[in-house]
Amino acid sequence: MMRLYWSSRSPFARKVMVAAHETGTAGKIERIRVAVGSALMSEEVMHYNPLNKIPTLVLDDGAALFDSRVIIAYLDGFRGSPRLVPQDAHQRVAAARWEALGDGIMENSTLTIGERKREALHSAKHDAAYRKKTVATLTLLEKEAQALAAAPFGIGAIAIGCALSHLDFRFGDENWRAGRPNLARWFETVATRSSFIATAFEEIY
Ligand SMILES: N[C@@H](CCC(=O)N[C@@H](CS)C(=O)NCC(=O)O)C(=O)O
Repeated sequence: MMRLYWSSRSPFARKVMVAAHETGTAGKIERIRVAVGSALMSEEVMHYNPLNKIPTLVLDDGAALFDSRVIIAYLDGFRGSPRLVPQDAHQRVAAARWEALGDGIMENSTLTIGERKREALHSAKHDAAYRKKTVATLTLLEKEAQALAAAPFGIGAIAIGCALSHLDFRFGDENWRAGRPNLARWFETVATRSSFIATAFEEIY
């Protein structure tokens, strides 16, 4: 059994669990719930991943894999085609670029949440910059929604799907769907996949 350091609130950990369901490996993974943050260390996570980040996957032989991109590439090897990481070079670059955009939204989200926890030290300037970068990325994705829909399902769709779902979970008041009908429509096709339904965010640490 592989062990995954994970939290039901982490969008990056969800990426891995979506990939696990898509590749049929979810049953081989025991999830270990853990609370970490940029200033909240876990000795157990640090033992396997000196960056203190989740998701971290520990294999049967004790070797540890991180980050989410590496873990997904590993899980992808458990099934034939179609691959979540496309084998065609052109499609692979397009998917990795979308993954970078999805991961970037998630990064802005986790940075904003962290910033808001700093209370008296909260920087309105940083908060606004993170939100602005997310808005700009969503505007780009609205333009690319048709291309996304036409591409095979894989790492790009997983990352963007997790990022948008995490916006619903944490930034619902920002209403990312407003003025973005194509992205909203594309998201429904992803959010209704069984791998997404099985991995919904939960408000437990
Ligand atoms: N690039 C990493 C990002 C993972 C990440 O930022 N995880 C957050 C939780 S959502 C974390 O573990 N933060 C703890 C820390 O920064 O020390 C990935 O793709 O897995």
